[in-house]
Amino acid sequence: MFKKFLKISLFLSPLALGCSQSHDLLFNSGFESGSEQTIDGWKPGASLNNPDRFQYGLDTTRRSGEHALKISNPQPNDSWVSQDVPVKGGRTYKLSGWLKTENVQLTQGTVGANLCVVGSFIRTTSLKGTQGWTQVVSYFKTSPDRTALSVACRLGFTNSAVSGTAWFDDVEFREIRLPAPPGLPEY
Ligand SMILES: [Ca+2]
Repeated sequence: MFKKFLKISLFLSPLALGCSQSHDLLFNSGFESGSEQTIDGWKPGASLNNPDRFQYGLDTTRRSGEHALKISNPQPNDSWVSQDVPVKGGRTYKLSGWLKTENVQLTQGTVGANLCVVGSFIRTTSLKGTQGWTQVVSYFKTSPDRTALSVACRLGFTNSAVSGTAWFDDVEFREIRLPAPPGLPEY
């Protein structure tokens, strides 16, 4: 157990990551480009997709630059703003970003605001309630035949119904060019 922890800790250390990760594979990952409801490079989606349930857009509450992405669920929902990204099979990837929440409440499930890979169970830790800007991160491995996937800023999850507001900024998606430690989730 300790050996495994040590291996993952070394793998994730800033020194090891510094020289061995790709550039950010996302376009407009700081949400600086677009108009209010048209966010360059990103597209919206929701389990219940109507304005009573799901609102999104660029907002001046931000961590960097001039804007961040804001997602609001006035009533419980699972909603997201996603971007398709080409990937290579059998590689290790890091998904990270900054989240802020206001009155995020769950009526079903356990997952609040998070970053995730759509259609999988790969996601970062989630934020609930009201919280200031917090960094979240997730590592995973692609399956051998994977050529693309969709990265999402999400308020809710499969089987998690969530109301409230979340902001997302400085999202990054990078390939990690180190052998994957054992135990990483695969998609
Ligand atoms: Ca920004």
